[in-house]
Amino acid sequence: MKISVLGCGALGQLWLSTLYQQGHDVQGWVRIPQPFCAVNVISPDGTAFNRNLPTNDPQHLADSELLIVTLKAWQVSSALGTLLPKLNENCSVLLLHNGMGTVDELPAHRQPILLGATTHAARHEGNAIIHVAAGITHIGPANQRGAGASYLADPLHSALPDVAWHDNILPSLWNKLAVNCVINPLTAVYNCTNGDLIAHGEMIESICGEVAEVMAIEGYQTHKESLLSYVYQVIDTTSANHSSMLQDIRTQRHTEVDYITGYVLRRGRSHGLQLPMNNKLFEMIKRKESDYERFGS
Ligand code: KPL
Repeated sequence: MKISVLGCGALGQLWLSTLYQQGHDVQGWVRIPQPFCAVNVISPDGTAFNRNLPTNDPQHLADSELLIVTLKAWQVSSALGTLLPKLNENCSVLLLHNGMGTVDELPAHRQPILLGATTHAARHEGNAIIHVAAGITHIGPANQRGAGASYLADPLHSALPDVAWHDNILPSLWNKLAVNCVINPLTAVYNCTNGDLIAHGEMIESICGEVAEVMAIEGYQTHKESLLSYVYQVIDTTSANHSSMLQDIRTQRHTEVDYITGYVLRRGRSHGLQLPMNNKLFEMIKRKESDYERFGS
């Protein structure tokens, strides 16, 4: 299958390497065009994949059956705004990022759109991407045409297992959102690993309580306790991780807080809900961001 991968960071390289090894005709797509993208991935069993893969071939893009978007949430709408008109109208577009709300920002399009949330953990180490822990990628449709793209789950699962298809992907996305609402801002505020968060049980409870309130009013069947147990499970399995938001703050990059905590606050506000703990964390992260975005790095 012809597949393009937008964004060649850790997750992008993971998909490029595994899809290539399955025999798919893959290319990367990067903001600043270059002749190839160096894909260098060490898998959890220590096997190395190191190869230059093609990038930014407009014909390959036009013929792609699938575009996997591995950009940060805040980059998605502007990057896709220029690419969607260049895609075949049957090319499925799979958005894999933290947070929610990017679909609402997309320009008019005809393509099937899929959303996904992944628990694969990968990080940069020098020039290599270390695939720290295998996980599961939940995918499902974001528009009507996306509902017809369930056949993609099989090839994706063969490349980078596990992949689970959901006719309704929203509950999985909200569960991952709750995890990110807890782990990402708290690790950025306390400058600590995911595992260190067990010292902040009260705050974790308040965040989950508020997210559960929004989910319940939006019609999802959930309880604070089930969110808490999922969050603690992720804290445990990713205990040595430095969350993506902590890494963004440390390297003075724009964070995904507008699509994580910010999304929950916007949904909550539309129902008249006050979410004081999430609001406080949102303000704290925005203050950190604006300090370096205002003064430059
Ligand atoms: O998604 C993550 C992130 O860091 O963005 C978690 C699950 C919190 C793992 O670190």
